[in-house]
Amino acid sequence: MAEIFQNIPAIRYEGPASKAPLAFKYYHPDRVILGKKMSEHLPFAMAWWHNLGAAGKDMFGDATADKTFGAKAGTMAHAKAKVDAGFEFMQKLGINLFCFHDVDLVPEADTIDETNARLDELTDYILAKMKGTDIKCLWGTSNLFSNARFMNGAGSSNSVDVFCHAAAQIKKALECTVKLGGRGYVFWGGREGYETLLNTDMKFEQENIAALMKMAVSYGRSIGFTGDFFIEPKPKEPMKHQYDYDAATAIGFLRQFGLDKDFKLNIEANHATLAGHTFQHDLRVAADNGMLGSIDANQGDMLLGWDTDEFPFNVYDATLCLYEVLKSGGLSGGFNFDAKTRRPSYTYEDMFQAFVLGMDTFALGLIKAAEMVEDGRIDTFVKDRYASYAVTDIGQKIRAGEATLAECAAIASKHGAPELPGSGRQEYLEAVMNQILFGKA
Ligand code: XUL
Ligand code: CO
Repeated sequence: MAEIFQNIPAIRYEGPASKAPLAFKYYHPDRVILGKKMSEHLPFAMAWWHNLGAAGKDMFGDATADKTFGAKAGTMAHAKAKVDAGFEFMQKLGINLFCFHDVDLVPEADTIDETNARLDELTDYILAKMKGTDIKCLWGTSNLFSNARFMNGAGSSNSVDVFCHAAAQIKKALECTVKLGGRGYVFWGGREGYETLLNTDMKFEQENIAALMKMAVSYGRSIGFTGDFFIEPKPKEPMKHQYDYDAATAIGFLRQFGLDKDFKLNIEANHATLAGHTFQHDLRVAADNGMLGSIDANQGDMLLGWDTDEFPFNVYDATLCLYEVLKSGGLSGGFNFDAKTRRPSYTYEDMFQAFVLGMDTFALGLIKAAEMVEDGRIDTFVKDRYASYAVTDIGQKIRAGEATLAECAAIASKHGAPELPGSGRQEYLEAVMNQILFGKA
């Protein structure tokens, strides 16, 4: 097999003093942090669509990058060249997971039967490539948002034929995921939302989305899929309002329809910020509900109101992300770089540089989050902040769900006006975090 990324060597750990652009400064896969190897804490994945597909096209301009990898665009030869490029890319970076949509793998044909035949051929090709490597699929999904037929959504479409077509794509994408040993299956509700309530029966649409998900669970389990299903919340874009607005909304939906045993959440940084939350907020909501499953690792631009899918370089956010992940006991999924290089970064070298940045950012985040946990000042402060519940009888009864309003009222009369509840000491805690991040400056 001819080498595709000819001038790019395998990327190695050289340490923080290195100035080589294509070397890891912090990601050291075998380094043990809190009893586990970095590579186990950080199961990184490559997103097929961005890395092997996105070539810089935007609403105002054409592609800037060449991602044909020597083949004619839109052919099965191109689909296979993408596999070759993807495997060489992952192996040079030491990444052993990937995520895909059905139509990232093969060009969509005129009929679903022909598309499925192409998927069979291509997944055979991937399986053969996997042999002798440790590369596996993190999760699969189906693209139910690009084709014009999905203009009104998939499960939420007003057209029953579109619903059935979506079901057919999910069925096949599940089969491909199982075939490739995927750990998870994602539902990002691309166009599951609305533009105006004047033409929308929201209750009807949400019930249909749930019905489609139930069908997916039942079919997936019947073909031996034992992994997690994920909802990836996002508030808007492309639709004005999307039903899976944020983690809290998606959890409410899953519980309402009895899907919470089979589903967890795939939290994407840029989606959380579009919802007006921090990345950490949506991670915490998911973790507190036992539903933090996987992460789409990217970052947005606070000055822009859309999903920019940038490679993460913000170490504060990455640290707070890993802090949540460590405290929740780790992910059943992984860290998928749902991220693309900026349009003017169009070279092969930029593709690698982007992953070096993202992997080093999360490695730094892991190192610093572990230091925060070991340091203990923040955790101790939070615990002490609620101590009045632990040290009083009424506090313990409230926590046990055994107190009554009358009992609380009697305490209020007896104690008189409460003292102020103690300083939140936000500035102190932020200084602790800075000291942990930059203490050795
Ligand atoms: C879109 C997005 C998707 C999902 C998979 O914003 O994040 O790429 O991750 O469909
Ligand atoms: Co995503």
